[in-house]
Amino acid sequence: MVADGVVLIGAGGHARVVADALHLLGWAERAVVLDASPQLHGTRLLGIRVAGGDELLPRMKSEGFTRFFVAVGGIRAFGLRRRLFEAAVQAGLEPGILRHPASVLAGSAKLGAGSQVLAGAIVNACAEIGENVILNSGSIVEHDCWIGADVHIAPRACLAGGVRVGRQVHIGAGATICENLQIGDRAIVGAGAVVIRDVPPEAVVAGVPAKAIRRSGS
Ligand code: JB3
Repeated sequence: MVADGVVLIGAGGHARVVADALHLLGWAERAVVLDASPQLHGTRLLGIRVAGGDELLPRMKSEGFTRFFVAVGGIRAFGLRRRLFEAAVQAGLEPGILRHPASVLAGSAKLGAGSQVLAGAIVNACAEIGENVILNSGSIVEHDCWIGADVHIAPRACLAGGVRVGRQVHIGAGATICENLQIGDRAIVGAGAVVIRDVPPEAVVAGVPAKAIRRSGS
């Protein structure tokens, strides 16, 4: 029986980043990993046991695990991340909040349940971060930004002040969103893009300045 244990869902690249942060926070010795790939069962992810697949979720609470993190982060993983989040809540686990010790969070900023603020990320004054959001390494979310559920802000992306980001959006590595713009639900902003106009829902934009290249479902 583990006291106040943490369940990490996923054992890939993003999970390694989350697992490393769990070590720094002193949570790793009470953590376990679940992954869909049977080849990983019985292995270890940065020393944390991969116990099995999601079929174990319903019994985790009775084994002393209380919190979880959805640790898959791929560009098209939003539906999966939402499904895993809901399955873990259904199993009676609480979404944790992960703040890497080397991240910076303004006192007036708010983090949603299940959000992950990774190394070097900065969340400035009055920003509001939704549920199950990943603010990846070195990303900047400036003052008064609002970010919807399941969004992934990739490494070194920068949201200037007052940007509003809908649900299940991916902002690619190193992209810049100029101040007060709106990014619609399920849009994708390509790596390195500079966004100078609002982005409609489900649009995929890329380039400098960013232009629409297709829709995110296609
Ligand atoms: O670029 C950066 C900084 N990070 C990338 C991240 C955002 O996306 C990283 O480089 C990777 O490209 C990607 O990481 P992610 O999302 O961890 O993907 P991958 O490395 O492919 O690992 C996904 C893991 O999730 C695999 O081990 C799958 O077996 C597992 N998985 C897939 N579906 C699942 C499920 N695990 C569970 N528990 N349940 C599922 O339904």
